[in-house]
Amino acid sequence: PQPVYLEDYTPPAYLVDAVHLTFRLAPNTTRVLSRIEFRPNPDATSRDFFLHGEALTLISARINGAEIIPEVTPQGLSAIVPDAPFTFEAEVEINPEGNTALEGLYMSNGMYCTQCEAEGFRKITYYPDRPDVMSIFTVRIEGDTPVMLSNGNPTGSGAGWAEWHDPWPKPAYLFALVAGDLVAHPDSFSTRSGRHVDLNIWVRPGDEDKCAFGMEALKKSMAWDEEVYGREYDLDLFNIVAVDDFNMGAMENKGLNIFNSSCVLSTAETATDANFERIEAIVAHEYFHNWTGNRITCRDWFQLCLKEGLTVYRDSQFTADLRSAPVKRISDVIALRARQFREDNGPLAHPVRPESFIEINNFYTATVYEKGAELIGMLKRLVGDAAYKEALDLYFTRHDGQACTIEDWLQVFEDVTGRDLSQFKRWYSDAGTPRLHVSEEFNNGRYTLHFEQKTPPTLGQEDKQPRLIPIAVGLLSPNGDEVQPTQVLEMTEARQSFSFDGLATRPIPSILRDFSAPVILERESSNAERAFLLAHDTDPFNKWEAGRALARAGLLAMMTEGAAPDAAYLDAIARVARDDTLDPAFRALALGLPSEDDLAQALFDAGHIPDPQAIWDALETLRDTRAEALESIAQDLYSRYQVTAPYRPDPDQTGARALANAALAMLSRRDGGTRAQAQYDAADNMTQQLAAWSCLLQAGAGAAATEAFYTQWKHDRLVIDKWFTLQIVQTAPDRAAEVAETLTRHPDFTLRNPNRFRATLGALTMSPAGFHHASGRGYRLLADMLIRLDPLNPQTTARMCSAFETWRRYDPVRQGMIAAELDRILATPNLSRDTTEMVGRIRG
Ligand code: DPP
Ligand code: ZN
Repeated sequence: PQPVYLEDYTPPAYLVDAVHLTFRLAPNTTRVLSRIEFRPNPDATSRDFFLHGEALTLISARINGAEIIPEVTPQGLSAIVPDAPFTFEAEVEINPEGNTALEGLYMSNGMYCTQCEAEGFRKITYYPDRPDVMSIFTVRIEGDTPVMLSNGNPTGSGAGWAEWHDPWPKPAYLFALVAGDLVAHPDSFSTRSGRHVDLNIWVRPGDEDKCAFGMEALKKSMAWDEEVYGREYDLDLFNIVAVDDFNMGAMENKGLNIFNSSCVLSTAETATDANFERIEAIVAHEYFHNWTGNRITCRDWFQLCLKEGLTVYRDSQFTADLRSAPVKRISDVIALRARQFREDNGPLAHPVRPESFIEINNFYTATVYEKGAELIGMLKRLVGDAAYKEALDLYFTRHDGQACTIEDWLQVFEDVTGRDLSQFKRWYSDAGTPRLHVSEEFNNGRYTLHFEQKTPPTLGQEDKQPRLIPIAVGLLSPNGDEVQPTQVLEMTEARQSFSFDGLATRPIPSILRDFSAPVILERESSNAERAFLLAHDTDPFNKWEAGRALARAGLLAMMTEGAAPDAAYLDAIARVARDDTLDPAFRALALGLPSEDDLAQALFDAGHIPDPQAIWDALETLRDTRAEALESIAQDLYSRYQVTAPYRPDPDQTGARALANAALAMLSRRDGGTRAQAQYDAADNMTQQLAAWSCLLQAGAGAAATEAFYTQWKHDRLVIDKWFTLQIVQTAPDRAAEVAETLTRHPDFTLRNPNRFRATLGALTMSPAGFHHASGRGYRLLADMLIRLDPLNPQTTARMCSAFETWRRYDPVRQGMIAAELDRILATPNLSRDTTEMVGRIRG
């Protein structure tokens, strides 16, 4: 397969003024009739007429009513066309039932549904399937299902048919159709200018009681976008549909969002606090796309971060406003480091705006999404809140209805502020995470920070120029007072120093507050200083960061020097745990430990070859020691933070449960699981039930709960996903692959459902010591399953290949085993383009 390059972009040869689609639904033989009004694009450099089309059976085609015989290839259709506006018509046949890739029109539990982003529309009919071709869609659906939905507003329906019209021009990737036996959870919303909007969440019969929370989240999102960004909804109807078989989380189709059911359905009994928070964020994310993605879309797929980075940033602001801003920031940075830093540091590193791809589905990445969002946050910090707001207003007025680029985006900031952002733009073009080294000096009341930035080479990018890095810094005096409130230093050079005058004593610096830039901070520090910052820093992120650094330093000393668990850490964390002035959710986060993957990278960076088993052992030793040292604190927290009020997934209850369950995890290492069993038996919500079962498994006392859980929940797919996952992640490393393999033979395991595949194989890859176990069994199992899944669902297969992306940091024996598995995957006949690209890049 040939790569596509950003620099090869050319405007479309023909534009589309209107498109009419008629669907005659049948599971194996759906007919799609299209009538498309084309006109030559005055800005085009070519007059070649080409329409994308894949896996379509062409029945007939016409131009201006006259039958034509176009040239058809597996990629699409070409024809000779008039040098003036013309009507193209086609009839094609497709097979939704046979579509296991879940792209285009497919079936899920008897329901017809679509997924067109990025390039799925070409599996529905012949069309210029590129985001810079925007058009008005009118859709007629004929079939025998009770509910038939498409984008926009309904314009008519009768027995066996329904018609829809979307007045807003949109690219084909935002097209959607759903048809099936569905029931609605209805509601409504009045926009601030008085538009009445009907809202529905459509589900399969039986799931009606799982929609209330998602609906509340939708209404909050609509109000928030009006209040904070001045953006109103623009149709009379907004539909959400829950679908069980879905490759991603959700999709922002205009007026008809389609959700993976795991990202919208919830009840107290079936969803955890974390699930609720994620549902709220994803409902908001997809809703926010209506302006950042739909009204203003991307010129081409290289600009994906234009809509995704901005929309992730917007949904994180929303969560920060509704819940706790510090807790959201800390959680986002944990996720960024776990997924994006890892990606940026390995063979899959790519810029936030990539310059080439073979399969665009492989670029829906942590770098495009999460690092893309960090870039928006940096921009806002650099220009200030008022200028950010002005720039966004200008973006919406200037570009409404257009397909845009990162250049357009940066231009509005340049126009509003008069700043030259060309250096900032390197954040979009250069892959890799900058290392920011700091040293300091104190003389005669003047304190100086010396910074040096360096970004390691990545594939195709050897030398990197310095980036503009906003570094938020505050200074504390040794008695714990803040002597310099947060100030944002703008670093533009490779080496640069900043001074603070008039200080009575040498201060303790708090650097990169609120994680003001996605960089790796390198600074010599002592455990005493880390403990000081954990106790005194006024910046919640850096306060948490200090505790994390203290834990990491202790764990590294255990592994490289045979040290005992660090008393300074235990003492400092005990203080935090019992400090009732701190938010319980913050304390629960502070009680977290660095991940196995984080420690593997830290060891590798320090010149060691990480041993996954030794990392797991060190973490277990520290957890056991901590459980002993903090036993009475844990008892106190566990009893004081029980929630007695009826379950609500709000920030207060969520924080209390998180802290109590962190305490339970410690106590279960001491009491063999007695309290956990009691909590399991009494639990009336999934957060408490799952936390208790997890502690029981950890304590080796989970067998009864494992059976009971299955019996209780075997009718509920989403809960059974949790049943698959937890057994694997809570198994000792030497048995994890075996447990996962056994579960792949369970009657409820299926390759057809991406959630179940992720719940099983994804869970294995989330347990590094189990996945990387010296037997190689984890590698073999994953490769076997990827080879089986690829012919059915290339997108989910390719995504999960990233489990191997860190392989170069391990020892030669493990590297040899992984290389052999990667080669075995690559040698599979007819391997998909998606998986070929991913494994090829990882293998190098
Ligand atoms: N549906 C995916 C998202 O919202 C892709 N647009 O991020
Ligand atoms: Zn998105």
